[in-house]
Amino acid sequence: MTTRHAEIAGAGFAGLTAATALAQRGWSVRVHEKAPELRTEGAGIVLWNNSLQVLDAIGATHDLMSKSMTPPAYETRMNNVIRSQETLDGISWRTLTRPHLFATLLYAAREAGVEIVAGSTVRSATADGEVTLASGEKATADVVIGADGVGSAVRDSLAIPLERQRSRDGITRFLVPRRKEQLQALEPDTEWDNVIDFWNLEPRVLRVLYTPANDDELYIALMAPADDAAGSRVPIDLELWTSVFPQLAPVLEAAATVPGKYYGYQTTRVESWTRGRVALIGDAAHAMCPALAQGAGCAMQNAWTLAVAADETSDAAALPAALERWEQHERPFTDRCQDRSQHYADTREMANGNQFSGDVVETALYNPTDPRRHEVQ
Ligand code: FAD
Ligand code: 3HM
Repeated sequence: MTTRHAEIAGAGFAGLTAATALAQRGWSVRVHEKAPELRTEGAGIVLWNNSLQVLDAIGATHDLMSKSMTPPAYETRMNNVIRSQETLDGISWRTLTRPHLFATLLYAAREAGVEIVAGSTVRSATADGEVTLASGEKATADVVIGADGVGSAVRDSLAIPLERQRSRDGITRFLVPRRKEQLQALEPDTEWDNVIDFWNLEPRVLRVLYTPANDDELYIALMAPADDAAGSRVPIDLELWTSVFPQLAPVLEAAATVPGKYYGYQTTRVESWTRGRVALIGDAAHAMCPALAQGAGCAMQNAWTLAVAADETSDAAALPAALERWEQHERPFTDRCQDRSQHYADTREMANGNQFSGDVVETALYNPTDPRRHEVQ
């Protein structure tokens, strides 16, 4: 069989995962990244079984584990009173920095022989598998993957209809030094290796999500409504945040030295993930609110299942139908995750604690690499 070829827009978590999985199956793969340098924005990230299984399947687990952790519990506090300490028994999850996840995926992609072109923007794609680059170059592929994020040019060039729902809250994110001893000095009884979700709803909605990422680095996310000018300001209003969360002063001080960016929560739902030979994955297809920490998880899950579905279809003419079947099988999991994440963003119910059980952890427990996953029990 002749070597099959994929052109991918976007070297984010979605694009690099799909590229690696296809290249490992003998495909020639070229990834276009519009940024002049290969790197990731943002601070820390939480990954669950669904993406950890994918990372294992592409052989990236060793690197990932080398600098990530599983905190002893996910603790939720209201006005600094502990509401729950969920040990998440039976769920695999890891916390880490985004640069570490990105480096892990980049290494796996290069090992698999993926060609990655930085400073290359994809302008448009057609349903029959042609991409046009900003340089004017055109290329054809058996499969074109739009992994070009929430503002996807691939998606919009195909005029795939979408709906965007914005929420009232948003968040700023930072990587700062752990400063565990200083925190312990302020609050000796606290387990500072836990994820701690510090909520304050009254008199003002301000939340700090404290997530240790490894022995040295801490990921903190500061949530406030978009219409709270001081709460959503970047660089952060140190006086405001330390007045509400005095026990976090050592790490808030570090966050205040970083310019930062405020991300308003939003959900994007598209009419279809495929058009002929083109498939959308990641934020291009299903950007979601971060409440369940699953945007990248779903991106990697769908990148993997897409690569498997495309590879299993040896008849080139049958590829568009195979992509449609892939969407039919996989999309319901992501749709439900988007809905649940939107619900939490709208209701702020995570503040009640004990939120990681029942249906809510469906995506976290999902194993996209299990060939029997769709069999009825
Ligand atoms: P992106 O990361 O947006 O990557 C797209 C890439 O394509 C970029 O590199 C971009 O430069 C490039 N590109 C764009 N246009 C073009 C073009 N035309 N041509 C070529 N290249 C192009 N998810 C989790 O799983 N766990 C979490 O803990 C988590 N926390 C989050 C917290 C916050 C506050 C937010 C906002 C999101 C969070 N997410 C989390 C979601 C996660 O960050 C995203 O879902 C994920 O990064 C999407 O990856 P992607 O590869 O689809 O898109
Ligand atoms: C990991 C994580 N979890 C939840 C949120 C949120 O609700 O904004 C953000 C995160 O990075």
